[in-house]
Amino acid sequence: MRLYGCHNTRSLRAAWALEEAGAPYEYAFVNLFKGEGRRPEFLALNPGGKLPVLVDEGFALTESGAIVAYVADRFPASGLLPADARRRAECLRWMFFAIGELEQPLWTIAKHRFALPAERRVPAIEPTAAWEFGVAAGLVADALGARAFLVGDAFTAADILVAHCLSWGASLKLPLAPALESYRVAQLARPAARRAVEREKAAAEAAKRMEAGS
Ligand SMILES: N[C@@H](CCC(=O)N[C@@H](CS)C(=O)NCC(=O)O)C(=O)O
Repeated sequence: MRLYGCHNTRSLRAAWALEEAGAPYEYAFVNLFKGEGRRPEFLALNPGGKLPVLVDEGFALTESGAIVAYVADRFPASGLLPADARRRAECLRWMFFAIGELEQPLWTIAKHRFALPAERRVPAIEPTAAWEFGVAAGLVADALGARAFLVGDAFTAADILVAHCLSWGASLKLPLAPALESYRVAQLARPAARRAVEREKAAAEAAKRMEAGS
C-alpha cells in the first residue's frame, strides 16, 4: 500500500489507521504547500488534487473517512471497525458525525481564515462556525461521559476521526471542555498516533533535505 500525504493535513487520519492496523505501507510525501497536489501525475490519482490518497495494488481511494474505513476492513484483526452489526453501526455513526458535523465548522473557519482566495473569504462567518463546533463537540462529550472510547470499551476508527477533529479544533484555538481535551490528548498519545505523526514529519523533513541538497 502507498499513502500519499502531507504533514498537518487530513492524511494523518489515514496514516494513523494504517499504524493502528500494523499495515505495511509506503509514504509518498506530496508537498501541498508547494502546489504538488496540482501536478498531473497526482491529479491522475485524485482529480480533486487533494490528500490523502491510498493506493492498494492499483486501487486508488480518496476521502480520509473512506480510507480509514477501508483500512479497517482490510485488517479486521485491528478491531477498528467492530464485527458486531450494531457496534459497527455506532462506529460508522460517529465517523459520519466527525466528517459531517465536527469537521465542517472547522473547515469553514480554515477556509475563511486562509484556504480560500482572499476575495472569497467572509471572516464574519467565524463566530457562527465556532459556535457550531461547540455544539457538535458538546454532543461528543455527552456521549463519551467518563468512558475512554466512543464505541463500547475499545478503540475504533471513530476515535481516530473524532480525536483528529478535536485536535484540529484545538489548533484553531477553539475551546474544548476539560473531559474532551483529556480524551483528545489520550487518543493522540497512542503509540500508533505518535508513529503516524512522526512518519509524516520525517517524510517532510527528508523532502526538504533532498531539495536543499539538489
Ligand atoms: N473530504 C476530503 C478533504 C480532503 C482535503 O481537503 N484535503 C486537503 C488537505 S487536509 C487538501 O488536500 N487540500 C489541497 C487542495 O485543496 O488543493 C477528505 O477528507 O479526504
